[in-house]
Amino acid sequence: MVICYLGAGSNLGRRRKNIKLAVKSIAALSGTKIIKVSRFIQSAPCGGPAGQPDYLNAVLKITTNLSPLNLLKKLKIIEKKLGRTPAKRFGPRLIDLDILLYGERILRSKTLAIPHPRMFERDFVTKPLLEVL
Ligand code: PH2
Ligand code: MG
Ligand code: MG
Repeated sequence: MVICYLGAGSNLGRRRKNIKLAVKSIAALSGTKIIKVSRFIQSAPCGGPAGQPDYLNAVLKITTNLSPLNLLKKLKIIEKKLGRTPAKRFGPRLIDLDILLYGERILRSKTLAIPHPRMFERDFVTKPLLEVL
């Protein structure tokens, strides 16, 4: 069992509902529990194409028995199930689920980098993260 922190973001559709449904789906993953969910905060899009809507973001503290890569796979499936379609990097999205921290693991591969490479530059990550540490 590993303590893990996930970032959730949405800037399309019913943003609050999208994040809540994602939390429910994560809670239903095998060997995975939600420990805490931060408040939902709104922020301007950071990077990406101009003119996209504001984001709602939250951070989740979970415990899991899934390996980092299996957890990533499951998160991608949840994103798809909630209606996310492949689009531009940093473009608008219904739901984005990122692994921020996975225990004390450091991973740098093409498919997955932990800690999340940009997490410490982003107030919409660090602020809610401090609430759930
Ligand atoms: N996610 C991004 C790019 N920019 N900006 C905000 N405010 N919130 C996000 O979640 C976000 C972003 C890429 O994942
Ligand atoms: Mg992201
Ligand atoms: Mg992502």
